[in-house]
This record gives sequence, C-alpha cells and structure tokens, in this order.
Amino acid sequence: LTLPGLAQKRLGNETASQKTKRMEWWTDARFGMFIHWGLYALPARHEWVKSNERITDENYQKYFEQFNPDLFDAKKWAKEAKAAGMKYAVLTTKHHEGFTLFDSKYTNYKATNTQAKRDLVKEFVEAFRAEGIKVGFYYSLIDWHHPDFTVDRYHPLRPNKDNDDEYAALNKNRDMAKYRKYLYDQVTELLTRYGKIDILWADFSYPGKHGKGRDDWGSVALLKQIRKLQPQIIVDNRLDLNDYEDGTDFETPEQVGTKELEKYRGKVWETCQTFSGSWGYHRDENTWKSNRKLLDLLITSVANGGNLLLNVGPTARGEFDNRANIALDSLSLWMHANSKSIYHCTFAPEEFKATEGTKLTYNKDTRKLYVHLFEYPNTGYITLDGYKNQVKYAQFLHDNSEIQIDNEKSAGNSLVLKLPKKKPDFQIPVIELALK
Ligand code: FHN
Repeated sequence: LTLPGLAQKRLGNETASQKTKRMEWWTDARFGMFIHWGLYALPARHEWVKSNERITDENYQKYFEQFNPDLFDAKKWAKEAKAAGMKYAVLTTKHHEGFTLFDSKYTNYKATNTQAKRDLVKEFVEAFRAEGIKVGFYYSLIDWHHPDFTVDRYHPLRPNKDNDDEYAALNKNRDMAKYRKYLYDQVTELLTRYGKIDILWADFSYPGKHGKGRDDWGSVALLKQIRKLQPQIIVDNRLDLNDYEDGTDFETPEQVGTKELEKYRGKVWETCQTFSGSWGYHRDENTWKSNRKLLDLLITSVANGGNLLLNVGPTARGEFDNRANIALDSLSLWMHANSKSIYHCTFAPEEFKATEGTKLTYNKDTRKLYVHLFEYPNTGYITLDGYKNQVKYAQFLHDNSEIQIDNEKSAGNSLVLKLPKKKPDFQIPVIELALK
C-alpha cells in the first residue's frame, strides 16, 4: 500500500516509500483498542462532564481524592485486547480534564498522587508489550486544569455569552506560552521514559474564534521533537498541520457511519469508534452499538483500506464493564476464525465488485479475496459477477470447508458457488477465494 497521490517527495524528513515502510505494521494490523480512562470515570457520565456541566476545579477535586482503581490490572486488559484480535492499543495518558495517568514531574495532578499511588501508563505499556501489542499514547492538547491554559469556547470557565471582554478578563493572568512549554515537556517525558512508543494520538485542534490550533500548541516544533525522540512513531492528524505534507501520518474519521468510510478509500486512515456515544465510562448510557454493527465497522474499515480503533471506557475501579466485555467476547469469537480477512488486507482490486449483501477485502500477497456474507442467500448458491475464470478454489474461512463451484450455473463471466442452505453459525460468514 503506498500513500495516495504523493510523488517520491520529501515528507517532513522522509520519502513516501520510507513512510509506507514505517507504517507497514500499522497498516497490516487494521484493528486497535482505544482506552479512555481518567477521573471522569467517577462521575461516569461522559469524559466531557467537566466542560458540559461547567464544573470548577474545586468541585472536581473530589474525584481526584476518591480515585482508587483497586481492581486495575493492565495484564487483564492486555489479554482481553489480544483475544479480541487487537494489534495495538492507545491509552489516554491525559485527557482534557488535565489529570495525568503517568508520574509527570511537571504536575501534582497525577495518578501517583492519588490513592492509586501508581504510574498507570507504565503498567499499561509493560502489560500490552508483554502480549505483543503495540503501544500508543493519546495526549490531550486541551487542558481544563492547567492555570495557564487560556479559557476558550470549550473551557468549563467559559462565559455564558460569546463576549470578547469576558474572555479577556478570564485570561488576564493566563499565559498560553507557559502551557505550550508544559505540553512540550510532558510529551517529551512520555516519549523518553517508557521505551519505544509506536503511536502518538494528539487530540484535538479547533482553530477559529475562541479556539486553538497549531500556533497555540506549537505544533511544528512539537512534531519535530516527537519525531526526534521516536523516529519510527506514527502520529495522527489533529495537530492542525496539513495531512501528509507536514509529516502527520493518518486521517482520523471519528464515529462516522460505514457508508461514509467509502470516501476514505485510497487514503491512509483510522476510524475511531465507541461502543456507545461516550468515550469515557458512562454508566447510564444505553445507546450501545450491536455486536453486528461493531463487526460491520471492522470489516467495512478494511474493505475501504483503513483501520478501526475501537474504544473501551474502563470504570473507576479499573475494569472493562460487562457491556464492553460482551462486545469484546463477540469480536474475539469472530476474529479467532476470520482474522485472515482483516490482517494485512485492504480494498479489493477494481475488477471485483461486491455482490449485493457482501463486502470484500483482499490480501494482495496471498492473492486471497474475502467475500463477507452480510446477507446469507437461502437459494443454495451465490452468483459473483465478473469472477469467472479468476478463482481456482473457494472455501469458508472459519472451517476451511470447500465451497464448490457450480460450473453449469456459471454462465458468461459469472461465477456461481454452491452454498449450504443452512447459514454457518457465524454472524457474518466469510468465503475465501483463492485467485488464479
Ligand atoms: O474531545 C475528544 C473526545 O473526548 C474523545 O477523546 C475523542 C476521541 O477521538 N476526541 C475528541 C473529540 O474529537
């Protein structure tokens, strides 16, 4: 997979083919775990609760004092991610609330100063690496706790009306340059104290009136420092730098529907998705995506040449809740038997069209085409137009049982495959076609 539409020109400090090589493990991996964890797990009603409810530092302090994740076991998290087939994991080292899960020397607002008394990031890195899972750090550019982070349109202290004078008064004693240095120093800590870090997921920019962008973050200097400290690291596109040109690595369509993923085909991208609406643990939320929807997101991401970063919001005790575990178990069952149609796969060659009710993925090295049966035909066969004379063998992926080619019915350039009338007991069975 080479980067779309880019000549062999210098991207930051590497060529397009060097960048493709650097990102090869990520492109092959296709499936990762996002983990949003912080003090917001205690109110348990969205990771934006501090902004949404305009909670002051003073009124938010009780969560810092109560934070005691006595059931946290990063090894357990890592095993669950591995079983679900996730090849990389990205943990919020700090979210917008400003609380750091790592033992930063630049702040007291950190997990090691709570009842936890632990560097949770260190435990995450060690446990996931031990399971062979690549590790990524999410780092919030936004910080609603730091005294020099200027009040803007999302800040909990924002004025009720869009009144410039009120913003100016609120920011009289705030120095964004000091926050910029804090940000730079913390990212440096994260990229020098925990060994090789595979991904940096900086989040997010919102330039414009009472917003913040590349100059507020010092994005150009920050990215140079990131690449200097971790030359192989993969960086998302939320530093308000131009995609690709400035050396950021992938696009991040968030919570988009499967139909919308089609427009990313041919680009380098990862869609991040929640099980529900909230990224942080939300006890009372009941808008959970079905297991089939989650599987559809994974298959459709790969069918359009992208990755899925699926989020878990652990509880304040440090565990994945039952709803998440049920979803992960369902994905684990399907991935155990069908992950060959996901890893190292991408969109199918143009000449293969997806028959109604199917989605295709393709492994160009093994020349295997995967037909995902979202709808299972009860006619006893499936017709694949344009596939005639292209296929030497067909089987179900989950059990490698042969699917016979019906040569009599295969008229013109259509390929007709005989299917058992009874659908295999998999949510979305996969036919593996070995191409000639
Ligand atoms: O504001 C954050 C949000 O809380 C969450 O972290 C997502 C994950 O991609 N990023 C921002 C919204 O785009």
